[in-house]
Amino acid sequence: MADLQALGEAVIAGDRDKVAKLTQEAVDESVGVEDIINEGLIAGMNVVGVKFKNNEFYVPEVLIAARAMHAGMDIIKPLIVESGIEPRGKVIIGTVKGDLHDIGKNLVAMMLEGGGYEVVDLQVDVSPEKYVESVNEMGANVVALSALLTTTMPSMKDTIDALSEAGVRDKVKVMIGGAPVTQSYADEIGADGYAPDAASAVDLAAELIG
Ligand code: B1M
Repeated sequence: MADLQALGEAVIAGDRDKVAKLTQEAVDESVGVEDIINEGLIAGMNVVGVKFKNNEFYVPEVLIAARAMHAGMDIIKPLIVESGIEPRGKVIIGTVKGDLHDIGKNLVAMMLEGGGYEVVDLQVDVSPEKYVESVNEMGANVVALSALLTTTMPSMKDTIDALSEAGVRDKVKVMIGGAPVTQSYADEIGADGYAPDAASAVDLAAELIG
């Protein structure tokens, strides 16, 4: 009998092999894909998010849990396509132009995926033009910008300006984050929201998408 609670616990424990095994068992027993995701994988990742927020978990534990969750998602992904489950929204994420730091951005991307969002990761050193092009090509509910350097923070404003100039600013919400970024900076440059950490970024995406 598939044990989705144990699956969630395996995600929290970061036990990749157990996550893969329990996910496969659930699939073999014809448990619904949505249940496997919501009651197993995402339920576990939600606990990880809370623990991260409360400083009970630190970056390595979150990365290990996210990797374990991916082991389950890899098994589920083909079935999601078949079953046509709608993601909660699409997020285009990247680290802004001139900035190569990606550890925090990757965490945010993984947590968003764990939260049920479709995530398009443009990686690092992403120019304002590339964000605009991606929004035009793929559409998105949220554009998520990460910056770790005070010298690259202005690229967040440049990106928002580029979205406005391209006439797509009102089609997407823009959220920003990264160690030097603050709520007041978000207000100053006209971003829709700021999140201090990866778990809060998932809450913010839900809030922005509504
Ligand atoms: Co760099 N670096 N670095 N670095 N580096 C910092 C950021 C720095 C603070 C170190 C220091 O001097 N004390 C400093 C910036 C100073 C400043 O501007 N104020 C700095 C510098 C100066 C540089 C270089 C210029 C160094 C040089 O070459 N002279 C250079 C720049 C390269 C470039 O980007 N063009 C550089 C290079 C590098 C490495 C390549 C060696 C490496 C990056 C490797 C990689 O990312 N793949 C690196 C690292 C590792 C760091 C530190 C040590 C760690 C950053 C990190 O990954 N933290 C960092 C010092 C520090 O922070 N202690 C430093 C862990 C990560 C989980 O946290 O990224 O903050 P963080 O993400 C958090 C939140 O901020 C938030 O959620 C995450 C999880 O909670 N968050 C978001 C992040 N993005 C978000 C987006 C959101 C929402 C939340 O919504 C969209």
